Amino acid sequence: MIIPEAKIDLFYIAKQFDIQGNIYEIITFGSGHIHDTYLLKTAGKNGPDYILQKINRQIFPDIDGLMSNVSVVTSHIKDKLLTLKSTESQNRAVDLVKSLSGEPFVEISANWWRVFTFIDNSFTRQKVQNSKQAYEAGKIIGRFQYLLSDIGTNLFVTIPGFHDLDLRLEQFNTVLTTDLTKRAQQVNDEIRFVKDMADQLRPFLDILKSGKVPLRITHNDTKLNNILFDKNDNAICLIDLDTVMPGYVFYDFGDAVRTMANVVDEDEKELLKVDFNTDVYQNFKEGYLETAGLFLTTAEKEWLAFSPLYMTFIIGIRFLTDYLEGDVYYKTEYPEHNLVRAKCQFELIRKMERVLI
Ligand code: GN1
Ligand code: MG
Repeated sequence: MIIPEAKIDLFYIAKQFDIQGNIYEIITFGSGHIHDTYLLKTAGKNGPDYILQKINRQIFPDIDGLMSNVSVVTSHIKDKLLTLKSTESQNRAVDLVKSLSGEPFVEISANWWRVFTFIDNSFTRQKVQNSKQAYEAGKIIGRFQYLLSDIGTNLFVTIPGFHDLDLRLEQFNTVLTTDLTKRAQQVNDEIRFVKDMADQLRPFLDILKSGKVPLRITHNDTKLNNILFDKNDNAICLIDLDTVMPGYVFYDFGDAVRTMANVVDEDEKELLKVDFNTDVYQNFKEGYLETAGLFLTTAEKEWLAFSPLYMTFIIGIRFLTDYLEGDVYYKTEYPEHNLVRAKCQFELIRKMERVLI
């Protein structure tokens, strides 16, 4: 549905969707690096809240493929939850709210908007605060992979080669060679680190490419703040479903460990503070194996410990590439932000190496 020359304000946009109750407030929400996200509050004691999002169309240019995935995934999860014995928390999941004309998104002045239900009394965390959260996070990620295990592999690939190290290295080398921003001279240490680490991770990449581990449906963006918790630290579900597509379990396990076991944020400037919390890792792994252990193959279990290094490396390279390219992909708050993020990831890898392999 295309609404030309509409008077663009957030209330107007929200009213294009099938929303219950009267909207009284719309506020910026969350800390995602890609879309613009708002919390939409409706009046009345039990008026539901919603999430309104402006989709980043540079990163997700195929809106039909993207939204078809999100629709298929959310309804599959909804149907499956009905058939499963689960606790009250895990019975809840985010759902897509259709537009008044029944579409999964609306286009308004060349921008794409969508709405999700907001789960009452749910919270995201920037840092792990206790061992239960780590354990619960592990459990919910394994459960998510299980819930989607019978969806088929026909999902649209929203970002081709998303976690393909060879592709990420190629993109990095291209940007480095072009060096349009003239930032390459500042990152000599990082360039050397990338070369060394790429060699070290080659055996792991060979396993991925050998067909020895199964391609499954994975979330692919399991950073801690993409998990919803209730007030008792039970994990409810995963959000941010744009990159749910065929992948390896390592992607989800690795990215979750990258964000949870780091004792500081992913953009910590003081590298001395970066450290790997082994307890968080163990608790997360225990939770994950409780739900995913039922379907993981021996090869998957054997190589699991390499995945946090692999994923932290991939994300680090992507931050560094974006820095060299002039900050065109991730939202940044200051000019060096992507470089700071990359350095922090590389430092975390140094800390992980001592414990994981
Ligand atoms: C992005 O959207 P958000 O903030 O959950 C990115 C992830 C990165 C992450 C780094 C589609 O996730 O791949 O790991 O930032 N998502 C996309 O914090 O590129
Ligand atoms: Mg997010």
